[in-house]
Amino acid sequence: MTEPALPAAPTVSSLRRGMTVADLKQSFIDNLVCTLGRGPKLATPHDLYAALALTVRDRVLDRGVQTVRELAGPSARIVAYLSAEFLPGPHLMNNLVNLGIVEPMRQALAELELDLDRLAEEEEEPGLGNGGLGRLASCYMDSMASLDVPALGYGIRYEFGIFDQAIKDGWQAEITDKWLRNGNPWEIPRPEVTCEVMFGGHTEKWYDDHGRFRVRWVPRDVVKGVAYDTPILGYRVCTCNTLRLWKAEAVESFDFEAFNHGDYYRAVEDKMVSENITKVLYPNDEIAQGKILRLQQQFFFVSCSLQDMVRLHLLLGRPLARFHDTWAVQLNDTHPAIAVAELVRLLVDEHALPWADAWAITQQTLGYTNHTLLPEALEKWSVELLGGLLPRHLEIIYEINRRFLEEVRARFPGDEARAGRMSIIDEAGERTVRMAHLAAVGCHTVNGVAALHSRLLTETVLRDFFELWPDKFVNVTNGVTPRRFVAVSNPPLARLITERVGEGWLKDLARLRRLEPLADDPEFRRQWRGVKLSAKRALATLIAERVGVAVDPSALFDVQAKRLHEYKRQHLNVLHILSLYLRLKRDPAADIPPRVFVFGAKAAPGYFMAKRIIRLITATAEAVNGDADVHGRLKVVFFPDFNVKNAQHVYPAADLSEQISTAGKEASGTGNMKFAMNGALTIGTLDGANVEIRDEVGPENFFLFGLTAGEAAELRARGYRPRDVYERNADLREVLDYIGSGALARGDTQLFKPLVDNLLWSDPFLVLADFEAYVGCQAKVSEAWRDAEAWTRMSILNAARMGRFSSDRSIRDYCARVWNVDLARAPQE
Ligand code: F58
Repeated sequence: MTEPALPAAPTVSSLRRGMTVADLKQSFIDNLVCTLGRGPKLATPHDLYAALALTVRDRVLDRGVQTVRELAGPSARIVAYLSAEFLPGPHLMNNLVNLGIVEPMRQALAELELDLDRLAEEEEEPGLGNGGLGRLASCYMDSMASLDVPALGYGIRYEFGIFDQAIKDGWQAEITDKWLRNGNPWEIPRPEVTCEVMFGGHTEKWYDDHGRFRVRWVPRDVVKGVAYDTPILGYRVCTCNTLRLWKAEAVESFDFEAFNHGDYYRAVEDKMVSENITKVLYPNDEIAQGKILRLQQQFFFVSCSLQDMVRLHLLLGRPLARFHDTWAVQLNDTHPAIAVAELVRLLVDEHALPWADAWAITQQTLGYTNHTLLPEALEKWSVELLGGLLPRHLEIIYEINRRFLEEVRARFPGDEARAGRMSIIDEAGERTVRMAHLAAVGCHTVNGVAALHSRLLTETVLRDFFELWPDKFVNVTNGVTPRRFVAVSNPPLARLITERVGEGWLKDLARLRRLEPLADDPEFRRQWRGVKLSAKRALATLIAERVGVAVDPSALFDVQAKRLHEYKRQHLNVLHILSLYLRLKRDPAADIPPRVFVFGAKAAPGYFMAKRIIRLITATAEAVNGDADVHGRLKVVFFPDFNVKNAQHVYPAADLSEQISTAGKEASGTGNMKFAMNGALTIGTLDGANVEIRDEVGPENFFLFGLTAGEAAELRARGYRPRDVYERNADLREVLDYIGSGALARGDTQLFKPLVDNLLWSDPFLVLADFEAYVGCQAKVSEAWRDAEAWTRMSILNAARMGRFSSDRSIRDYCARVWNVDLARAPQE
């Protein structure tokens, strides 16, 4: 026997693997010259960044190939995380941290007279998501790799991600996100990994050779999905999973007829229509978009991903009847919920499995995570639209529903109202498919994302389902990765922590508890304050550069950074700022500790009220920042374009984290965790994961205010009259009258009228109801801030008690409660 030419487990050259300064330096030069074809003289900063990225990527891919090899080994269950959105953030620094070569790389570059941080700034982040849901998917990818859980992330390679935000004349302006403009060194295109996805047309019945009844889908269009893979390396492990994103292309063969008939333009037009599917991300946060293109996007990536899994499964030589043994598929909200029908279709129509088997496999494969209770965010597709685009899936959904309602009626005989409420098809008005019901029926497990949210889910939106299948419902509280949100975002803090608790806390965040006794050590508190101050100085510099406002780093940095939505109540924050401002105008000697209010928030482009709230913030900033009576004691900053890259500068610099949503509306929140990990104290309501954060850090270290979810519901049931609150509270009256007067709008009384009217006459998110409690709580914040030692103590204790909110804990919970994945291989410290 001769040696095979290509070994099964090849060893790559040390120039691509090596971690010494010399290896890194040589590898960087090789990549610059041989991969990019650039000499040092002509190299642009972007060329240098690209060479650096490729140098890091070499080390990452070496591990990626190893991980794929291991998948073929004795069967471990593989997690497939299906998400229409991912927000990975810049890859470079994260990979350097995970590889453990930040310093050697810094030195290698320094020897070439290059600066690591400056080159890292060149990286454009993939903004393939709107906010919390997309970022959560990326935190989970990071944690799965770090825990050695084999996983694939499946999603859409949008050509244009979430828009870049600029502020023009105080208004949000949206700029197209051309993130691929300079290429993307982190992705490997796989032109050979393709799937065909069908749309439209009709179905036909037929009988196969065994005389079995079958259905064939004859599509009107076929689109090709092409895989683009991004390696996702875990922290200090060899596991490197894959984020596989699908790009839509035209199938070559499809337009041949038009082409041959000389209809060149029609052929090209069809190509463009196909490619449209993955052109652009819908920039809506918490609102379901009933557009056909959106459904095309959802089905496109779901079909590609499931076909890919089937193909890999067969490649591994495993029988389709055991599909669920290999794959744990998690649906990130209902955006991929069409997977329920598509998996059944693939198994029954394409692979000739009996319905009962296909259904059992589907139910054992899929899990569903719900991220919202807001009615406007619950997806419903018109039956007509869905049936036109996916005729076979509509038939399958009807059949699933028929069998399901049989079960409901057997359990609750005579309760037709219940059957109507639970039906996957909503028959009231235009008939629609309720995607949350489809997911709840087709999945083995349904989970909410924080304890309160999971409870409310079983009491409201999915109550009937909970009564039918109580065991299906579990909670998995969200978490965030401390690698990106502490180690990458805040290196000085990470160093200070490591000095005191030793290495290992980034893998086992519970070890942060070891910081607790240090809260009583004045020297440690001094160091802690020093780290915070340096982050605030850095943010102040960015604010000066980008917003042109000078802020004092020694002031209290009060930050609200998240998508703009009425339920998140950025306007409540503004009302408080204006109440302080008007107090200073009345009494310029008032003793108010200096504060810098920082906002970061993108508004959905079509969300009228959200855009007005941005305008209100910028108008407030104009009034406050320039007013001599204020003496610089208050500053208001709208920091534009809040994305992962900017967030990394914002979280470390916050003293106070605003988590002030109407109780019962924020499913979990994850920014709340990122701020607290960086030593911010929280002012917040009993909503989402705030409840659990407060339990962990202790009520004495958390500024709580406002109605509870139960009280909010009672108030609404009693008949809430915001106007009465206005009449009763002089402070509130003054603020609202001030906004209404046009004082913030050069006398224009119309600009903020819709906002003020909405608050006075409707106020669906109980802003006025919570105003007094909020202002009172903020006064306590100001008092607490005066005692720097006590504040620092609380800050340390907050960070020290955040262990539970590592996404590693969330992933362990998913493995145990949802995926039935054994973590034996993972470090259990
Ligand atoms: C968010 N949802 C929740 N949706 O609002 C937040 O409380 C939670 O912490 C987070 O999920 C993670 O569980 C969210 O971000 C979206 O952005 C959707 C995008 C697609 C359209 C509908 C909203």
